[in-house]
Amino acid sequence: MKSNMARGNLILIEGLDRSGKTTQTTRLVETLQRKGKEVELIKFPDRTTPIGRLINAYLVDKSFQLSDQSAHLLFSANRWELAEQIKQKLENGTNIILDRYVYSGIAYTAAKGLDFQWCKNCDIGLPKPDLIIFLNLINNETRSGFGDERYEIKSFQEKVKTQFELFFNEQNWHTIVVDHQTIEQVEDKVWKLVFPLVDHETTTPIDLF
Ligand code: DGP
Ligand code: NA
Ligand code: NA
Repeated sequence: MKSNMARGNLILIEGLDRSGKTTQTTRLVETLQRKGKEVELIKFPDRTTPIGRLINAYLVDKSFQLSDQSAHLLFSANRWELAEQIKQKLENGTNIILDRYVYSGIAYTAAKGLDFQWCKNCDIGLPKPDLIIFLNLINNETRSGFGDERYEIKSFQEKVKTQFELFFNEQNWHTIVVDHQTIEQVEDKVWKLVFPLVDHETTTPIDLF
């Protein structure tokens, strides 16, 4: 791709379990489609790939044994499976909305006590989002019930949150507090962050972690 050609934007929505990521990413994709933008939603983990099926087994079956390191590397490998496809789509002008990505990867494993830098290493070189929106659930009690997957335990979510907070000063990072907000109020805040990006042609090269 010539560097002066417009490309798609890589937009990531992150957050804890039950923070509303799935609703917001879905609505954002619908809004962009209505505006006539090329857009695709990619959700991580992508449980449909061969590695994704292993991740799914690990998440739903707590008796499925994997070391914390190997689980971490599987989640990263799952992102690498799609990395080339993501780059190509961006270069072809498609906007990509991500539901979770590298920051979940680091936060969920670092929350188990593994070294933060070690957690980052395997994602070095992946396409870096142009915009990161963190849906911040200040009080876990305000959201309805967790499911019963491996990480859906309040005390663990608190630890994950502490790790996510280490990213709050990252470039292109924005936080939206979702407690006591309607879906539409959050959607509006998401759109105010996304609009300036999609309203102008993005011609900068795709950044990498
Ligand atoms: P979700 O399908 O978005 O509910 O994600 C499934 C669970 O996996 C959720 O508890 C968050 C966790 N998760 C997502 N990405 C990663 C990752 O890269 N590493 C680890 N360890 N956990 C992750
Ligand atoms: Na979940
Ligand atoms: Na743009």
